[in-house]
Amino acid sequence: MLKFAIVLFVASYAMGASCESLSSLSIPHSTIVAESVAAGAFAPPAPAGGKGKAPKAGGGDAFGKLPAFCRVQVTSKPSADSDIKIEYWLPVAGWNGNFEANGNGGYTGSITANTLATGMQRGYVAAMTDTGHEGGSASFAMGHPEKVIDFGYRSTHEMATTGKALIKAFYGREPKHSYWNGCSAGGRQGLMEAQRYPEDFDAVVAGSPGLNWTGRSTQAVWIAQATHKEEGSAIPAAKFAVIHDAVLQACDARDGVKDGVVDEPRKCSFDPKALECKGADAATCLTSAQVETVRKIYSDVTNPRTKQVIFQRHEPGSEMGWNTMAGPNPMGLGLDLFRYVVFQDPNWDYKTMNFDADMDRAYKADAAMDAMNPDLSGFIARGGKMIQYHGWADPQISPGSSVAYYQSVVEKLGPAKVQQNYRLFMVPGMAHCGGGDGTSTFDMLTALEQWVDTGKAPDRIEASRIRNGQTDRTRPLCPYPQIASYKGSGSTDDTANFVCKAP
Ligand SMILES: [Ca+2]
Repeated sequence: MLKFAIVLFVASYAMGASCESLSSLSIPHSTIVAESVAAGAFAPPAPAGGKGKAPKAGGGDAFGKLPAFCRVQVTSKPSADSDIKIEYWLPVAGWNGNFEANGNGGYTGSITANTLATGMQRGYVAAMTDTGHEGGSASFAMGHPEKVIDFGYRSTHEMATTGKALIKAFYGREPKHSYWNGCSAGGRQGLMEAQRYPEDFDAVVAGSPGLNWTGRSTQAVWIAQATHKEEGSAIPAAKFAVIHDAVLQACDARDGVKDGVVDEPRKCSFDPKALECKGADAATCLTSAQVETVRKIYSDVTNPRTKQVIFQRHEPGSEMGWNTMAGPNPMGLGLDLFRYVVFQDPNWDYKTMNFDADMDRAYKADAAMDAMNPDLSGFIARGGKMIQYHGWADPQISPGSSVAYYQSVVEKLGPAKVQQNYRLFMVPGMAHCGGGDGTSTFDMLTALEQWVDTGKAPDRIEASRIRNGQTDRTRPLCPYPQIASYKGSGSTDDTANFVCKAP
């Protein structure tokens, strides 16, 4: 009799549970609400703040084309102070057998339906978390150390383990592969997972990662102090283009192709002194105070006493995005860390920051957010695959931080081992997670899927530049330290005329 009951149970399990029944699934410290959504019936939530009308279901937007799916909303409370929201979209038909967890941006505590829709339309069970708080500032961290941990790494771990349990219950089997896909904060989350919970994801796309969260925040203070040091230190926004043009004049052609992009900015030794006004200040030159500010922006953030590098510089070529940190106001995202996490004082004055004495305190307070552990041996030992990418013209998170981390992993584990499981693709001319003058349109998730499915690591990844809806340039992206090298004949806008090779 007992044997018979077990057989029955297994048979129904293999077919999978109904969507609604997932609500009663027992997952530690979690409550689950699951509902079936018919094809095209999903209505995204109204914009925050009560402004505007809630969009209608299927009102001619992307959601109207969605297949039927099981929408699962989870609230997870792994600590007494935790309140982590996680959402999963499980397609009823056409599942590709895989799980895709998506990353966040900045401190953004929100789940975006567009992201979930994009993942599910590719066939994935798509997931996203609000990281344990709502809203885009770090004010949640004041007096809430457990929420800092939720933001740092616990929410993504919960998303992984709960997601696998939901998939097993709904489809009757484990996902074939679990993917992480994120840029910026999402890149940091992906690296954190690979470092801290190597079993969670088989494959990771870590774009433009804020892996050195303390460092990137410190740079915002560093540049704000330089920009607002004295009245004449600030650079008028119109002069960013003047500096950018001068950089291109000095360094564009040295990579072999004069195309408006500095491919190897670290070999560009542009000195802004060349732009110093000969006489009175003018639109086309820099005052001596402005020259000093620019030099500071092109300098690594360093501890003044030990000379230790805290964070890598803005690279030549990134000037058009300098308004983010060197604009009229300091970058709030950078200051937030010190206001709310490190000093726990919303009125903290960035001008008082000491880049020696304050750093130990910052590293301690930020330990749950920095994803700089070079030991990826657990992830590599289980055959994990990771693609990291970063734009050389990123004005928000310096690209050198990705190079420094990659090199630290190579030093720890050796280049051969690393190349088989973890590759870094630098994108010349790309700004933060996209944009800029380079070929910043590419599909890292497809490249990673191919790597996972075939076992063959990507030796080049095709990228395009799209302007006014037209592709006007294609290029390969190359595994670091290789660069895309022009063969010497044919169009420099055609990827076929480039090879990846050592610089
Ligand atoms: Ca060039």
